Amino acid sequence: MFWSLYIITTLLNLASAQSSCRLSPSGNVKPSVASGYKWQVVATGLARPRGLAFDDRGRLLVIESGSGDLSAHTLNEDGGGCVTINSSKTVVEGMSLNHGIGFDSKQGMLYASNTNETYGWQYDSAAISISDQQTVVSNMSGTDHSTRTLLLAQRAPGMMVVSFGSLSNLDLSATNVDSGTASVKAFNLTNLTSTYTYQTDGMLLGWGLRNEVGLAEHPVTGGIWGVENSADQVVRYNVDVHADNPGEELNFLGYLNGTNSSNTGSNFGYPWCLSAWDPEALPQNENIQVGTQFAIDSTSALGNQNRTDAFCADQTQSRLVFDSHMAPLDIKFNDTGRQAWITFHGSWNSPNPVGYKLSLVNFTDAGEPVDQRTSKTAAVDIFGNEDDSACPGNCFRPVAMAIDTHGRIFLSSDATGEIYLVTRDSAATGTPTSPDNGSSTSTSSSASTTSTSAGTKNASSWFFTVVIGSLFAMMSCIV
Ligand SMILES: *[C@@H]1O[C@H](CO)[C@@H](O)[C@H](O)[C@H]1NC(C)=O
Ligand SMILES: *[C@@H]1O[C@H](CO)[C@@H](O)[C@H](O)[C@H]1NC(C)=O
Ligand SMILES: *[C@@H]1O[C@H](CO)[C@@H](O)[C@H](O)[C@H]1NC(C)=O
Ligand SMILES: *[C@@H]1O[C@H](CO)[C@@H](O)[C@H](O)[C@H]1NC(C)=O
Ligand SMILES: *[C@@H]1O[C@H](CO)[C@@H](O)[C@H](O)[C@H]1NC(C)=O
Ligand SMILES: *[C@@H]1O[C@H](CO)[C@@H](O)[C@H](O)[C@H]1NC(C)=O
Ligand SMILES: *[C@@H]1O[C@H](CO)[C@@H](O)[C@H](O)[C@H]1NC(C)=O
Ligand SMILES: *[C@@H]1O[C@H](CO)[C@@H](O)[C@H](O)[C@H]1NC(C)=O
Ligand SMILES: *[C@@H]1O[C@H](CO)[C@@H](O)[C@H](O)[C@H]1NC(C)=O
Ligand SMILES: *[C@@H]1O[C@H](CO)[C@@H](O)[C@H](O)[C@H]1NC(C)=O
Ligand SMILES: *[C@@H]1O[C@H](CO)[C@@H](O)[C@H](O)[C@H]1NC(C)=O
Ligand SMILES: *[C@@H]1O[C@H](CO)[C@@H](O)[C@H](O)[C@H]1NC(C)=O
Ligand SMILES: [Ca+2]
Repeated sequence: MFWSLYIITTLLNLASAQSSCRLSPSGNVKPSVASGYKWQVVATGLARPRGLAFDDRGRLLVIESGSGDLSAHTLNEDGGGCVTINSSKTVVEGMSLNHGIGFDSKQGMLYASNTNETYGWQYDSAAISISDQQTVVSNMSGTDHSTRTLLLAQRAPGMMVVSFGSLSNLDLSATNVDSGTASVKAFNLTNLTSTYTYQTDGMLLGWGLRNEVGLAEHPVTGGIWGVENSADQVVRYNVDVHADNPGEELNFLGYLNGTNSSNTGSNFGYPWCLSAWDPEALPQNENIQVGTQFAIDSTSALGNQNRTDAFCADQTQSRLVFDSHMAPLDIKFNDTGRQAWITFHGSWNSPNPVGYKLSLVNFTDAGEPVDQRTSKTAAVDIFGNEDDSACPGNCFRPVAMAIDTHGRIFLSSDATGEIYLVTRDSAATGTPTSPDNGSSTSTSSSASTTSTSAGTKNASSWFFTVVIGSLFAMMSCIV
């Protein structure tokens, strides 16, 4: 009995795999990580940190949405791999910045956004200061979905992609492409002379995109991908289907370099059409699979109109779907383009807390997700909270990432004011180390590598998969 308790305690430590660095998570936050990875806290006490980027000297640039400022943090790394902030400086003040950020090292230009506009500055990385502010894109004010994510393309230099979300849960203005809402556009910054107006300028990548908060460019193909926060409180044929529908989406928006894609500039369904996550829970589901776009009931918000499933089948489909209400906020590819990291901020419109984690989606060499549209297991959880039932109160809530040249992921959590660092455990040899070793360890089991599936909705499932999965792996090593 004592022996098995001892093992369970040990395994909980393994599941948490925290490096023995100085900072601990805030409050009662208890992170959990998949085998083969480890984590540490790099910073605490920031004002709701959101967008992250590196400057050309490896400083971490952070949008602190709580203050509306942009701060630069010089990092220090000790011999044991513990990364800490040595010094911090506020770079942009008083601009109500809330999410979007990008740094162009070739031009020495820093970009960031608030709800209404995106801005650019010349950035002096020696002085850590800015000058020559210009407004790049304007006229995006709106309520509800306030982030205006910006992406600086590497494969099409000079292009900035900007996401302008819908103005409410179901927003009728999104049915008019000229409104600019619920769309993603690209703007050419080369020799910019005047401010772009979102509605009338730029290249339309897609519309009918409810709130495409995460944007990424595939490093090999140059394809632009977005992750979408889909609708809440959805009703179909008078049945409330919000518990497990619709799915959050991964959408392909085409290319910026002139290669044609039928997706580019097309309508992706919202607000008339949303993607199925759990077809069984939908009435009249004969032709609906996971990922199929289906029509929702009319509401006063939609001017008492609706569309049919046949209409929805003609709108551009998403490429993958994820568990409803997980709220994906960022997507970033690794250097090879064969892995996409996705942050899920976590649900509010779900009966059980879901999300609150960092997941991984495999891509092929051709730059496509490995899984089909109908997959419910495309996203594998890497870093989350030990007990989702404690969320959102005692959980970190991942927002944005910055990936360094070693493939290490810096991750912001607005709710807890923290920056985490998630790294591959290069020391993972498949051999469990001694239980009292404070450094991160990993078990050999492939079972624990898959930790939890994207479909997991229950904190106890997380516990069973990670901890008990590790227990079996551990037992088989010990016995
Ligand atoms: C930390 O910053 C101080 C100046 O603020 C500098 O003198 C020192 O060298 C830095 N330490 C490291 C390890 O980077
Ligand atoms: C948003 O930007 C436009 C164009 O620059 C400006 O006219 C408008 O006053 C701004 N709205 C808000 C709410 O700041
Ligand atoms: C951006 O504008 C510059 C200057 O007009 C032009 O040379 C370049 O081809 C444009 N880039 C794209 C991707 O359209
Ligand atoms: C941008 O402006 C610079 C300086 O005027 C000029 O040398 C360059 O040719 C311009 N580039 C394009 C693509 O127009
Ligand atoms: C700016 O946005 C408003 C809606 O907020 C819209 O009515 C107006 O037409 C837009 N301006 C331009 C120049 O498109
Ligand atoms: C765009 O980039 C892709 C990937 O590098 C390349 O295969 C394609 O030929 C390019 N298209 C154009 C029109 O240059
Ligand atoms: C893309 O399509 C447009 C319109 O059909 C055509 O003019 C253009 O040549 C095509 N570009 C490429 C690179 O195929
Ligand atoms: C769409 O509206 C029609 C006519 O009002 C109604 O019969 C149908 O049930 C609605 N369909 C959906 C999916 O809400
Ligand atoms: C992703 O690929 C790796 C091998 O490269 C594999 O171990 C892992 O199970 C794959 N994950 C998914 C979700 O297919
Ligand atoms: C990127 O993903 C591929 C495929 O899983 C992997 O082989 C490679 O090591 C990853 N790169 C980094 C820097 O982690
Ligand atoms: C823990 O294990 C690591 C890797 O095997 C080793 O370098 C370190 O010295 C060990 N620490 C303790 C306290 O045993
Ligand atoms: C979640 O786990 C609890 C036990 O901790 C159980 O009562 C509940 O039914 C489970 N919910 C689901 C959806 O599996
Ligand atoms: Ca869609």
